[in-house]
Amino acid sequence: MTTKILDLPVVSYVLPGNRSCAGCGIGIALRQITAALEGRMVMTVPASCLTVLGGMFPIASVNVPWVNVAFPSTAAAASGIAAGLRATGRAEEMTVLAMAGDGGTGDIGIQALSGAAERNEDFIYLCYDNEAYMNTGTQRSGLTPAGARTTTTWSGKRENPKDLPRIMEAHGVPYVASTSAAFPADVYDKVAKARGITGLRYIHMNTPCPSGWGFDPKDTVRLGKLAVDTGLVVLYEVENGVFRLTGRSASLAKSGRPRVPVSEYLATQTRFRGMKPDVIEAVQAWVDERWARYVARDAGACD
Ligand SMILES: Cc1ncc(C[n+]2csc(CCOP(=O)(O)OP(=O)(O)O)c2C)c(N)n1
Ligand code: SF4
Ligand SMILES: [Mg+2]
Repeated sequence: MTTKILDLPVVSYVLPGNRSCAGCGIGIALRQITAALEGRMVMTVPASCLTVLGGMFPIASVNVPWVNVAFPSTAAAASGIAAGLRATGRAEEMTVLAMAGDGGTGDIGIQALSGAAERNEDFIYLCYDNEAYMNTGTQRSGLTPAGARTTTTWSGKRENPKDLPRIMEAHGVPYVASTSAAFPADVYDKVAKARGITGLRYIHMNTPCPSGWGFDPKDTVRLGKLAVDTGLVVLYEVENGVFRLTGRSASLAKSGRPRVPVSEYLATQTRFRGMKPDVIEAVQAWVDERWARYVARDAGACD
């Protein structure tokens, strides 16, 4: 299914006015995520910018059932809610959506998530990856990219980020996808597809963050698209072990067009200011190597 942007439903479960920063990628995507599930859902959410966006009763900005849970337990709480719905015969009525940031997923919540994936629990887990612990003022996470300055990596992070979708794939779950908040239709299609699958479905969503990355809020979508054009962020899905590139990444691979150099993307954000040429080169080499593997997988040339 490929939905065109103009055909996206206009219904919104995210009400006007919330406490996220201007230009926050989470808000853009959450409209599509909730619309794809037609609001028939229960969310589990740990401490994060998403909790702030959701807000507090009675002035919550999101019009769907939502449970705030302790930081490491997003997937455990979702497992429990899914079991409760099954036990009461209501599992068909709604989808359980666990949604957390990169820190809450790749570092602090990975134990509960890995356990739930191994048991193939019946819920969607969506990690919105804004590439640091943003809600507490931008500390590095295991998914922060190399070179990025955070309050705990003053001279730039040294390590490349964990490949979380690959880690989830290794659990053998039925659906893993990588998307970006800059592509609302891609987000919508992947969540809609995941909705129709039983078992643990993992969606990883690159989510530009103007405040933590250091760019103008008007550029959220532009930068999210640029990241895909460099190959730093790749749109794909793995359905029952079968990999395919999707959307803009698929057309980029097919066209044979050169990707945008990573240096162009890095230059758009203050978090990468002062990055040394050899570090930029290393990141470019890392991206090139990964891109070659994605293209080969898409062609069925490797696992
Ligand atoms: C057990 C626990 N440790 C630390 C915190 C403090 N804390 C709240 S939000 C947050 C950052 C979460 O980062 P991430 O999951 O990436 O989401 P983001 O804030 O970037 O949206 C931290 C460290 C907490 N609430 N609970
Ligand atoms: S810090 Fe970033 S992710 Fe958090 S609300 Fe602001 S723009 Fe969104
Ligand atoms: Mg984060």
